[in-house]
Parts: sequence; structure tokens; C-alpha cells
Amino acid sequence: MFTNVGPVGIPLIVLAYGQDGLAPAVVLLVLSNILHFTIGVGVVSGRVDWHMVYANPLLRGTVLGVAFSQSGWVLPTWINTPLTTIGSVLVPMMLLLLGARLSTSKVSDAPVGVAASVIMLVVRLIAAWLILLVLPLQGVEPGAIILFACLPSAVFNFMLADRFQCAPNKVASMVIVSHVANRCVAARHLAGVSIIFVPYSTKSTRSLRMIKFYYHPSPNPIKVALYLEETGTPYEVVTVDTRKGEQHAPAFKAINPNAKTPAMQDGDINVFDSNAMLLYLGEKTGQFMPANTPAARAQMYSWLMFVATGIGPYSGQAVHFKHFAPEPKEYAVNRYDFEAWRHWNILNDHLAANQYVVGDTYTLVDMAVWGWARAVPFILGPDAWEKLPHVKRLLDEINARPAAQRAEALKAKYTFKAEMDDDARKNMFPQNARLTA
Ligand SMILES: N[C@@H](CCC(=O)N[C@@H](CS)C(=O)NCC(=O)O)C(=O)O
Repeated sequence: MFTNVGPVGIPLIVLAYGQDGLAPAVVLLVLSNILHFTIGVGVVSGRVDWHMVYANPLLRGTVLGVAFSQSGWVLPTWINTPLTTIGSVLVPMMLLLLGARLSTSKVSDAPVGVAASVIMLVVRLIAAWLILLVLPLQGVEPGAIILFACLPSAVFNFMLADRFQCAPNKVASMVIVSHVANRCVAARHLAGVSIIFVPYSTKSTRSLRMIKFYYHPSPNPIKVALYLEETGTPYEVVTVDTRKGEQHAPAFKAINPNAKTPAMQDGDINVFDSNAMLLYLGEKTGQFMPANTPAARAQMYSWLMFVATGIGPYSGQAVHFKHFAPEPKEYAVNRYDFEAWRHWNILNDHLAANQYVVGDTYTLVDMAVWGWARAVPFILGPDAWEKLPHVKRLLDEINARPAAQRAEALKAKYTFKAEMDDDARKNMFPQNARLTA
């Protein structure tokens, strides 16, 4: 019995591993399809019908796909767009046709269906385990193999059994039972309480699913915490106590060479700088992004960079000179207080005419603003909110969101050094060493 790689396997693996899962999924689809129409047909009919193999559209499509990708050919848009549209329509149509075809079958042998489904699952998991022992698979590949072992049986098994009259009712029972069982297991796995995957979930499959979030309770990390919370993205916190100097540890600098928080590891992908992380997560999840139009994306990039290069750095320097720098500092305080106010006023004016930073939906740019807006009285002074009512309105609205409360609550879960003593100053402001040298 071959598994349902196309309609079930590919969406499932892309759901679990994102775009990284697509390549191994397509390779498994092509391999499984070729085997199905050679060995599979041979088993049910007693001989291999090579015409069936050559006429297989998936095989022809694969040959064309490989030829295009190797040669660098690109289809003109006027062919590519209608073909993509037809392809998108054909997938649900194929599912409907397969479902309709299956509905004409007789499920007369449910016990055989149950027994065969259990045996197939066990055999496939053993085979997957052996493959993992023998082949040096990397990245998402081990997880993909395990996922594929758990797929239900393809409807094609029934169609071929029916065509060659090889126990079609028994095969129909196996297909139906395995689909029902698969839905239960997949739902449990995606809910994070998998029973089947736990013993087999090698380090790579687990770490790929769980983002490592390098966190300190300060404005830049907390905006990313908010995004992770808003999207329900699973993550594990790794604390970086910057007052203790943990940001300078070589292991952390291998992830963020800039030696600042936040940073993250998504499987074997490292991302650093809070705004880059927001964009990375936005592209990965597709959530809290503005409309996918040039105009909306232009607004997103412009305002995100305004926060990244203006609001953040000027606010940070204003805090530094007002609260931490030694005297004399009048010139620096004047410059950074002036620039911080100038940036916050620009944002306030923009928010006077717009509910959110980018148009009328809450996006990752509002989250980037939120990280710093929480600290406005510390940055600009206790009366600052009187002059920035529109920023305050956005801050209050985001503060009321449960995700924001969960992001804020992270701070209380971990212990960080609170004192700004000589050691903390040495770790946070290493430039001072040049003054005493
Ligand atoms: N551009 C970076 C700035 C990161 C940054 O300055 N992080 C601060 C916390 S908000 C930090 O880690 N400071 C410790 C240090 O400067 O040593 C970002 O947006 O992530």
C-alpha cells in the first residue's frame, strides 16, 4: 500500500516545516509515484504496464521541472500564470474526484482495514527508523521521513485494485480506516501532544519546530516576544543577562555577532536584530503583515526602518545619556533628547491620522513600536504622554491584548541582574575602558 503523499503528505510537511519541507516532500512524491505505477501495478495486475508509467503526468511534469531548473529556463508570464491557476484548481478537483470515486466503494471488510492499517503503520515506522540509521539525512529530512511513514494509504491503491479487480473492497477499507486514523494522529501531533512522534523525534525534528529565543527584558527583545505570542509560535526562552555580560559569550556571538539581544535560532537558521526577526517571522508565518501590495509593503518597510534606525537608537541613546552617562553630558543629552522627541512626534502625528502605523490593521510594525513605547516616560520624561496622545492610544490598545500581557509576564519568569554596578557598566558600556586606559 502506497501512502497519500500528494494531497495529504505535502500540505502536512509544509505545515510542519514551512518551505524547507517542500523539496524533500516533492522528492518523496515523485519516488512514491514511480514505485506505485511500476511495482504497485505489477503487484495488483501481475505485470508492469510501462505505458502507464510513461503516460503518468507527474513523471512528465517532473522531467520538465528538472529540465527547467537545470537549464535556468523561465516560462513567460502569459504561460506561467494560466498554468499556475490551472494547477491550483486541479488539486482540489483531484481531491473531490478521488473522494467521489471512493464513495462508490463498498466498505465490507472493516476488520481487515483496521488490522492492515496498524500493520502498515508499524512496518513503515520500522522502515523509517532503518532509513534514519543508514542514511545521513539532514535538516528537515528525518522529520519528513517520519511524517511520511505515518501518512494514510493513497486512494490510488483502491483505484488500481478496482481496475485490476484485486480485492477492491478490502483495499477501500484500508484506505478509509488509515485516513481516519491519520487525521487523529496528525491532529494530536500538531497540537503538540504527539504519541507517535515522541520516541522518534530526533533532535533535528524537535529543534526545528521549537524556536530558541534569546531574551532579555528590554525594548528590542520584548517586541519579538509579542510577535511570538500573538502568532502562537512555539518557542523556548534562552536568557541572556546583559548586565552579567552574557551577550559577549562566544557561543552567543556565533548567533548574533552584534552581541546584543534579541536573537533566535529557528532550527539551523540564526536570525538577529529585532526588526529583522520580526520580518523573518512575518514572512514565515504570513501573519500580522500588511496586504501584499507594493503600496502596503512600502509603508511597512518605511515605518519599520523608521523604528529600527530612528525611534530605537535615538531613544536608546537618550536613555543612556540621561540616566547612565557621567558628566559632563549636556551636549549629548540635548542632542539625543531632541532627536528622540522629533522621532516620537513624527510617529504621533502619523497616528493622529491612522489607527495603526501601517494603514488600518495591526501589524508587526505596531509591535516594533510597542517595544519602545512602553518606555516613553523613561526616555522622554514623566509628562511625555501629554504630548504624545496618539502613541499612548496605540500603546494602551496593545497593552490590553492578552499576547502583550504574556510577553510582559516573561520578565517575571526569569531572574536577571538588577544592579547597575561597576561590573554591569563594564559589560554594557565597554567603550568606557578607553577613557581609563
Ligand atoms: N539593533 C538591535 C539592537 C539590540 C540592542 O541594543 N539590544 C539591547 C537590549 S534592548 C542589548 O542587548 N543591550 C546590551 C548591550 O548593549 O550590551 C535590535 O534591534 O535588535
